Amino acid sequence: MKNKLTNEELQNALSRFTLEGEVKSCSPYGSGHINDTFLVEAGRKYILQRINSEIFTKPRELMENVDLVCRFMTEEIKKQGGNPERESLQIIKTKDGSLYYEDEKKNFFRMYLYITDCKAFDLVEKPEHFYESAYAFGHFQKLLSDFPAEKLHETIPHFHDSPQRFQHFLKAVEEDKYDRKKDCEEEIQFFLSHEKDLSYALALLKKGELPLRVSHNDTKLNNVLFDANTEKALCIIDLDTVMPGLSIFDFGDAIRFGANTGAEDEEDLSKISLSLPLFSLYTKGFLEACGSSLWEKEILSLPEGAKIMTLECGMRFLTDYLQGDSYFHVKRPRHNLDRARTQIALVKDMEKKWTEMKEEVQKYLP
Ligand code: ADP
Ligand code: GN1
Ligand code: MG
Repeated sequence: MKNKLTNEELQNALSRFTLEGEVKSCSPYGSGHINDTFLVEAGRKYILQRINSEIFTKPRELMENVDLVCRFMTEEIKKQGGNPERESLQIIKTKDGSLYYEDEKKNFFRMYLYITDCKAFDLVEKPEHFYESAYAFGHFQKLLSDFPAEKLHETIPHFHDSPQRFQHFLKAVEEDKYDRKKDCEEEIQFFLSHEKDLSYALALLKKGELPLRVSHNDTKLNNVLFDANTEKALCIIDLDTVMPGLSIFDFGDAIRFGANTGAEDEEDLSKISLSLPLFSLYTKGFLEACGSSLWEKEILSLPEGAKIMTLECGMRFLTDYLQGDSYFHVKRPRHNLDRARTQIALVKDMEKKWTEMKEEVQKYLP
């Protein structure tokens, strides 16, 4: 786990970027699990992030990707008469023109314009928000079909390679470095009994039955910003994992997070279930935006995308728990175990509602 940043380190980083006015404050912001995010108030507001360089081991390549995607999105938004400063992330460069600043301790910082009058949701408060986010991610998926994929670096190789993640999970169980296996025998058994499900999508990809596309790869609800006044989805953020991937995983990860009736780290498992109405609504929004460019098999495999993303994420949380919580930010001792448990409960509920989920997506076949 990375050290907490000192005030001096933050002040030094801030002084490297071209900001309007004097910095008045810089405070922790948002609920992301990966980077350290700060809201900076100066002549205008900014977002400063320390990139988690243990996870993103090539920050230069990462920022080149983000820069490419932001510039591409900016052009698209301009063509549609929108406002790029609100509808796309805008990178603020350092005083010497770089996309990020690296300090002596190898902390990597980047800066964005803060998108004002917007909000991010950790839970669906109104169904319309979820529909909005579905349309936004579907639209993003469609726009990326014209994106020069060959220019993208793979920021985290094998990011959604669920069978490989299963192998890493097995290793964590076997090593049991923190003597935590005893707390989660049942959860371990659950993932062991679901090994087969994990290979479904990549097997179809290998056979050419699903295409590799440029995708976002981290489509949870709080990676979309909403306009605080209109409550319309405004901007897709967290572009760190944009790289070749599967459309059904973009769909699936959004379902995993947003169609869950409970929070990702809810301790009361009776609150966890798959909301079929929210599943239907997301399917509608996503396919209205990008359905015309998807293959039939992709549409039919959307439920599998949701199940695999939930299994994979649950397994990643449990792996991290077994490995001493070194990947995802945690706020309490068993946080990752609680997260793994919600994902298991959600998969179980998906299994109960499987027929309905499959029937729902079939409605969208041409
Ligand atoms: P992580 O990878 O840790 O999830 P994110 O890039 O998603 O980091 O940022 C974390 C949170 O910070 C987001 O959920 C959002 O609330 C907020 N955020 C990030 N970038 C901006 C921005 N440009 N304007 C406003 N809020 C932002
Ligand atoms: C992380 O960065 P954030 O908080 O949006 C993770 C996702 C997980 C998610 C679970 C780079 O997303 O893959 O699905 O947590 N991002 C990375 O909440 O590992
Ligand atoms: Mg995020």
